[in-house]
Amino acid sequence: MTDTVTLTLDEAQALSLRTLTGNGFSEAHAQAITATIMAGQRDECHSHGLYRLLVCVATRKAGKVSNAEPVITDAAPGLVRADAQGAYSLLALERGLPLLAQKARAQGIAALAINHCYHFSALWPEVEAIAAEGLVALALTPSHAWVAPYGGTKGVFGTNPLAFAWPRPDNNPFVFDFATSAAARGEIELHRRAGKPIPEGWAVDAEGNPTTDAEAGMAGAMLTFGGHKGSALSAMIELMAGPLIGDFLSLESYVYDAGQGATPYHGELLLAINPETFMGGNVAHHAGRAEALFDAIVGQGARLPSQRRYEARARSLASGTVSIPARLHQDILALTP
Ligand code: NDP
Ligand code: PYC
Repeated sequence: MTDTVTLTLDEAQALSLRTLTGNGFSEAHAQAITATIMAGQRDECHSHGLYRLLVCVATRKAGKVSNAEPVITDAAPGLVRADAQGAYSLLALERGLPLLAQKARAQGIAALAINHCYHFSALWPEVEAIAAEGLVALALTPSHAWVAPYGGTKGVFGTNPLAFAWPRPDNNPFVFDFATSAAARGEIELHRRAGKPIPEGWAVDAEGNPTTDAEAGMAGAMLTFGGHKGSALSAMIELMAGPLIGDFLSLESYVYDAGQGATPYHGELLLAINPETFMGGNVAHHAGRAEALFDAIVGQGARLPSQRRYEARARSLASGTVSIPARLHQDILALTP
C-alpha cells in the first residue's frame, strides 16, 4: 500500500460533505465547514485540512455541537454580532461578513464578534475573504488552555492564532496567520499520528520538563513562540476575543469541555479597515508605499508569509488534486457508516 492517497478536488470535497452530513451536520454547516477544510488542504495546511474532519465528527459525536442557524445582529455602528448558538463558527462568519464589509466601507472600520461557537479552523481564509473586499483585516481567537505562560508550566492560554491581511492591487493579499504557541496543536497531533518527535521548545511534559515526545507534550503544556513576547500577545488575544466580546477564555473553554477532547468553544473577533477612508484619499500613493515594503523584503531573497501557501494553491489547482496520508484517508472513510 502507498503512503499517500491522491484525490481530485471534487472527490475531496465530496468526501468532506459526505462525512459531515453522514454524521449529522446540516447541509448549510457541512458546506461552510467543507469550504474551509478544502481551502486548507488545497493550500497544503495539513493540520487544518481534511484532518479536521476527524475532530469535527468526534465533537459532533460527543453531543457538543449544534446545527443552529446563526443570528446576525447590527449591535452598534461599528459592531456586527454573529451568534453561532453552539454550532461551528464558519456559517456565522459567512453570514456576518457582508454586514461587516458594508460597515467598514461606510465608516472606515468595523468589527465582527462571533459568539458561542465551536472553532477548529485556520484564520487565513477568513482574513483573505475580507481582503477580497478591498479591506485590511485582523482576526483572533482563543482555543483550549493548552499553552503555558512564559515562565510557567501549566496551560492557561489557547494556541490563540492571529491573522492579518493587506489587500494588494494585482497580487494575492499579504497575509500572515500563526498560532501564538510555538506550533499549532494540530501540528503536534500530526507528529503524534506519524510517530515523529516534536522539536525542542514546543512543549513541556506534565512535570514541566522539556520534551520532544508529542504525547507527553500534549499531556503537559505547550510553549508560546518568542518567549515573553508570544505570551503577551496570547494574553491580548484572550482578552480581546474573550471578555471584550463577552465570551469564554481558553481556560473556560477547557473547563466547559470537561475532558471530552472536543473542539474548543468560545468566540472570535475580526476587524475590517477600509484603506480608502484611512489613507485620506491618496490610495494609490500609499498602496504603492506598501508595495515598496514588500519589494524590500523579497528583493533580498526573503519570502513573504503565505508565499508557500499560494504556491501550494497554484499546484493543487493546476493538478486538480490533493494528497493525504493513506491512514488519514482510511480514518475518514471509517467515520461514515
Ligand atoms: P506556521 O508557523 O506554519 O506559519 C505561520 C505564518 O508564517 C504563515 O503565514 C506562514 O506562511 C508564515 N511563514 C512560515 N515560514 C515563513 C518564512 N520562512 N518566511 C516568511 N513567512 C513564513 O503556522 P502555525 O503552525 O503557527 O499555525 C498554523 C495554522 O493553525 C494557522 O492557519 C492558524 O490559524 C491555525 N490555528 C488555528 C487555531 C484555532 O483555534 N482555530 C489555533 C491555532 C492555530 P506559509 O503558510 O506560506 O508558510
Ligand atoms: O491547531 O492549535 C490548533 C487548533 C486549535 C483549534 C483548532 N486548531
